[in-house]
Formats: sequence, structure tokens, C-alpha cells
Amino acid sequence: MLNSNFEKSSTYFTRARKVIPGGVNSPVRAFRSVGMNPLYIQRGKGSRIFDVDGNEYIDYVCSWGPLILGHADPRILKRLTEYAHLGTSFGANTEIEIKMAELITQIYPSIELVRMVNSGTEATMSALRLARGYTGKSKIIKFEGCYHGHGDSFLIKAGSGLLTFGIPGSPGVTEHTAQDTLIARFNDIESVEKLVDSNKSEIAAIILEPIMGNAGVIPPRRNFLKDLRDLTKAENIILIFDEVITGFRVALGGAQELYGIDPDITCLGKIIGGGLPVGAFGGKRKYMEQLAPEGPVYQAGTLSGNPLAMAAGYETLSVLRKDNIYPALEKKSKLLEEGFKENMKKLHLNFSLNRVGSMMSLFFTDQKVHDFNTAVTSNTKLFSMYFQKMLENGIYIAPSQFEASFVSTAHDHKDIEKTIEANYLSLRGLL
Ligand code: KE4
Repeated sequence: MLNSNFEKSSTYFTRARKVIPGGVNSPVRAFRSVGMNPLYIQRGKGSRIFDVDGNEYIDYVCSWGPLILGHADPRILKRLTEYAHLGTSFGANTEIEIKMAELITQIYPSIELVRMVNSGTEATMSALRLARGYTGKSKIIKFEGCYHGHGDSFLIKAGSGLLTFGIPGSPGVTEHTAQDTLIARFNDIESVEKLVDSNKSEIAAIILEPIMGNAGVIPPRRNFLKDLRDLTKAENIILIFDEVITGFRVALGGAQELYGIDPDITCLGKIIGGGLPVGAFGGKRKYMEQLAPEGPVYQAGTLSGNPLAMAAGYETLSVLRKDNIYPALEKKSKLLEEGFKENMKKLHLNFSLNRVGSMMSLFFTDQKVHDFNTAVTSNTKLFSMYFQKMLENGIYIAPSQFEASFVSTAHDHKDIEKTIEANYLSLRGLL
């Protein structure tokens, strides 16, 4: 049975627009680039979400990555309820914060000290201030199409919503701030070397998503990350891995475990909150002890380390480690990739598909997508038609060509088969 009635969602959206900018609390939820009004979700369970019109979907957004165990996991709900009865927030220290920090520092050898915050944006913003505070330098290098949250310094040629809406930057970011952000090309070490040479000893840090997720999924080419690590070491530049998506996603120890790279500072988010608002940044002691109250670099947050968020996150990470979910997740994700490729062969289509572990993107271009410039050759019109057809066929993917789809432990083989079938019908519907 096709999902075709979205009426209630539309009335909610009309109501929302009267009191919320654009009717949404985050732009990418507005469905602006997929030519329809956004859905309103009633509830989620396992791999499924249900909208207010009673439509059911297999969910590959997973709240943009956090829900690697699926929706409403009973183990997380149990832990959350237990903690809620003890009180929701104290603005004082709790043991669960120590347990969370111990767990993260055990799993990430590059992280000797870690500080909790409330979002990925806060994590990257704080990591940047720390790098600038430690080095006394102002300039940073980021990569075209990478998105590191909405901190001023990052809203230059960023990915995710900015790329989706084709806005290279944002009003409100001052000229001066923008001048301190230099833009390199992902997978192109020469573009970094050029910037480093022409800004000799002025660069505090280089920040990147080690696997891009915000221009769609783009893996690092062989040696790119190693070359970057060698260059930053040689030039005394702090290397920041933004693992807000990839942390605990592509491996328990994230992309740095997968590719064997030792960054100076790591930003985490999404999965570490188990669906509640959490971010974190951590790294070598010599950097992290510059943070107040230990050192002079100020950073703070009323709800940082909030016990409920810590409980949900700690429970999630403990399950990931205890059950070692990655081999099975890889198998299911590979099945999905192969099914999509098989469909394209049958339909004589050669769209580009990138996957690393359980994060994947189908690009509506026949070019191999290895950086921002190749990603933007995608036909976003075709993508929006595909998106709507997948929705009708009961599959919920990100409402943007420039985002990732995520497989969770809650997706079973029947879900994967149903998704491959829906992909075939949706692609065929485009011909
Ligand atoms: P948040 O502030 O949204 O928690 O995290 C910012 C962030 C930082 N770094 C990376 C690599 C990220 O992907 C993100 C946020 N991701 C987007 C989707 N790709 C969030 C979705 C949204 O903006 O609503």
C-alpha cells in the first residue's frame, strides 16, 4: 500500500509556520529541496517511524545519525526512566559524567581528556577556540562541502543544509571571521599544501570530516588522511577530526580507528547522546588542560553532561561495545549497496553510490563522487523525484541529495529487501 496521504502533516506545517521560522527548528527538515511539505512524525519503533497521517516508513535518517540502535530501544528507555526519577538536571557533577568520559577515553586512544557539550556545533566551536587559544594563531583550514555545525567560522562553503539550499555562506558572519577561514578541497592534499605555504605559521588548525557525510558520503582517498596528518605534524598545525557523524558509526573508534590516524582533537556528537542532545570534544592532555577552569580558554554549558543525556549516551555506547555490532551492520549495509547496484544494472542506470560501513549515499550523477565538485554534478531534480517515490514506497531517506543514509542494528533483512525493492520501483518510476 503506497503512502499517499500527507494531509495532517501539511496542516501542522501551516500552523508551525505561524510561530516558528520556516516552520522548522532546523532548516534541513523543511523538505525545501524535495518539493513537498515536511512530514510530522508521531512515533518511532526499531527501524520504523510513523507520521501523523498514519503512514509507516523504514527510516534511514535515524535522526541524522544518532539512532544506530533504532528508535525507542528498550534498553535506553529503561535507563532513561531510571535516571529521570532521580531528577533531570543539577548543574552539579554526577558520576555518570565520569563513566561517560572514562568510556570515551578508553575507546579513543587519541582522547586523553574529554569535555561534554550539548551539540556537535558546540563541540566544533569549542575545539576551534581551544586550537586558537593554544596556538595563538587565528586562521583555520576547512574543506569545501564539509559541515561542522553552524558556528560562524564554519559557515563558509559548508555542506548539509547550506549545500542543499545552495547558500555558500551566511549573512551575519563578519568579513573578518570569514577571512580567517581558508577553504581546501577534500581528497586533494596539494590544495592544503598551497594554503599552508601561503599562510606560513598563521594556521591554528585544520578541521575535517574524515569521511564526508554532509555533501553526501565521500570516503577519503588512500593516504589523504595520512598525508594530512604528516603535513599538520610537520607544520605544527592542530588536526581536528570532526567525528560527529563517523564517531561510533563506521567503527567503535570511529574513522580514526578505521584509518589508523591519530588526530590532536576529536569532536563527537549524535550517537554519543543516544538521541538526546549531546556533543563532546576531546584530545591530547596538553591541549585539553588549556580549558577553564584548568587553563585560560573559556568554555561552559548549563546542561553539559546532563544526567539524562549521559544515561542515554552511556547505555548506547555500552551496547555498541558489548555486542560488537559492527560486523553484522557491515553485512546488512553491504547487502543494501549491492541491491541498489543490481537495480541500476537492471535499469541501465549508472548513478554513483558511496558507502563506508553503515553510512551511504546514492548520487544522481554518473561521475565518481570524490569531492565537493563531483558531488554537485548530481541532478537534484531527479533526486527530489526519487525521494518522493521512496516515501510513497514506505522508505524515509534524508530530504536532500547532500546527506547520508544510515543503517541501524534495528534494520532487519526484511527491511533491507523491502528497501531494495522500493529503490527499484522508485528508480524505474524516473525513467
Ligand atoms: P549539531 O549542532 O547539529 O548537533 O551538529 C553539527 C554537526 C557537526 N559536524 C558534523 C559532521 C555534522 O554532520 C553536524 C550536523 N549534521 C547535520 C546533518 N548532516 C545535522 C542536521 C540538521 O542540521 O538538522
